[in-house]
Amino acid sequence: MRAALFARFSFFALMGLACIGMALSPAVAQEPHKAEIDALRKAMEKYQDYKVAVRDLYLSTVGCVHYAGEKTAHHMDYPKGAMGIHFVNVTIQGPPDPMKPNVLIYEPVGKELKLVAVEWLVPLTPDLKQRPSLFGQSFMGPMEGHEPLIPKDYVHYDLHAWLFKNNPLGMFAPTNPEVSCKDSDFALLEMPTRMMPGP
Ligand SMILES: [Cu+2]
Repeated sequence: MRAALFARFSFFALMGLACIGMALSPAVAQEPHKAEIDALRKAMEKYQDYKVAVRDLYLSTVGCVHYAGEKTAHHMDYPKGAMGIHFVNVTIQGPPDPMKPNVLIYEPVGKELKLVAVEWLVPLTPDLKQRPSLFGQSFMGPMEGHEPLIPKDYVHYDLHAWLFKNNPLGMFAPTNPEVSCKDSDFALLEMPTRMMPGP
């Protein structure tokens, strides 16, 4: 008797879930990686306090990087805007982990640092057989290192995700026109780096 009741209950519960699934599917189709991105944002929230990031070995590279938006042949096409200050964790190695970006990006706002984005930086090594991708997004590159903070010979792919500040150019655009380095004493206007051949 109990088993029969349970079976009936389970059947209706499953039907209910199926209906919810059907109701949700259009939104899921629009943003296929929304749940993953929300989970990542939640996991990264603790780094809104930059001291927590430093304790976890995300170390500041100090310069607040921004771009004028000029285009040069064979160089990366970075729309006018800033990235901000990169905090890099060199202890995170291996293929890019969607839940463990190796870079956090902060915008100086007044005397505060606001977490705005995360980034995956993947060096081009001989064992890398194809362009990395996460969340259905192909990484940019390969490209030379970003002088003056990263040496030219550090050829890499990268992908940004603006988890904590809206980017009118899109969640995965390399620069954000709404991020500024005006409050930083260490603003660095960078030239877009040169593209390199890759697999
Ligand atoms: Cu790069």
